[in-house]
Amino acid sequence: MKDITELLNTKYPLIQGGMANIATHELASAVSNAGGLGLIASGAWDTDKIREEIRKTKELTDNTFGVNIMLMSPHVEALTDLVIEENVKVVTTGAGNPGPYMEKWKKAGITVIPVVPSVALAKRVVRYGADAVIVEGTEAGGHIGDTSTFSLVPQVADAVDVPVIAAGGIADARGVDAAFALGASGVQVGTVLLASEECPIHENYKQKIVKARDTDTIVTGRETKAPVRVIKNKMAKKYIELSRQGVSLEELEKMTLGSLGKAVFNGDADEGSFMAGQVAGLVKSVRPVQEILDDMFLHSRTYKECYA
Ligand code: TUI
Repeated sequence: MKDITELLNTKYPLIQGGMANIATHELASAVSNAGGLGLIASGAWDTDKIREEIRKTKELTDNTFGVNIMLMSPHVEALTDLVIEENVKVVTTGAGNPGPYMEKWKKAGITVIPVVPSVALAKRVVRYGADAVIVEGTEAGGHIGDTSTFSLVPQVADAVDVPVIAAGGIADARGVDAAFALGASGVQVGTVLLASEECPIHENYKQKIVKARDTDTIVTGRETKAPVRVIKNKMAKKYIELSRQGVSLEELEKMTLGSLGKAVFNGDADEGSFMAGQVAGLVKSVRPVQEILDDMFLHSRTYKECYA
């Protein structure tokens, strides 16, 4: 197993998911202070907002943190330069192919770790110089690919020679051990961190996670090019109905990001998009980030064996 704590400069081999509108300085600094790699998520925010988040995070932690760049963002070009200007050490990418930006980041000495939903994209980003890949299964929350973590992680681990970080369906030490068994060197988690004290989302969102059962998530927009896993509610049903009626992808995407805001900031049970992974059913309480991370790794046999 490759040691990614050296690559990330962290205590634990864990990356926080880059959750749009959610992964701000509060969560990023809490995760980095607890021994993982905290991330600020760009979502669709502009450079001024992300610069402010980066600076606030620097004030709250001396540990390494990163920025997740959502490649469907209208600000992606400017964000590419911003992370270099702000001396960000690690960049993760999602929702697209980071190929056009990788050379610039690599030249600036940034560690680049794209999220990939397939073997083909994993191979491509490694050719472009990715330092590791986050392999995200369809169990994950938010925008997802089609293949499950259990099937995809070992296939990517066989196909590339960089460390693999597993994502999708991981919320406790059993998930960490399973990820290691499948050939991963670390994990990325999102859903379990939604139910953390430091996560800056509406209390109703946290309660949705804590109360969710195994079958409570649904994927909207499978027929469009942007499938998104959310907790089932009125909004999810409306989205599915509209996409069946052939409403444009652009309209649907705008609606999704707007309704994510309604979930995150207002806790709007009917109109919000409560993005979450299938593992929400395993999350039973809201805990401090430190407790969540310690629990995941101090109970993981593989972590104890490899990092003792
Ligand atoms: O990006 C995510 N999760 C996200 S992004 C997001 S914001 C959003 N909201 C509505 C519609 C679209 C975005 C909410 N959740 N996870 C990482 C991830 N990346 N999952 C899947 C992918 C992915 C998909 C296709 C990465 C690359 C890709 O490449 C296609 C290509 O161009 O080859």
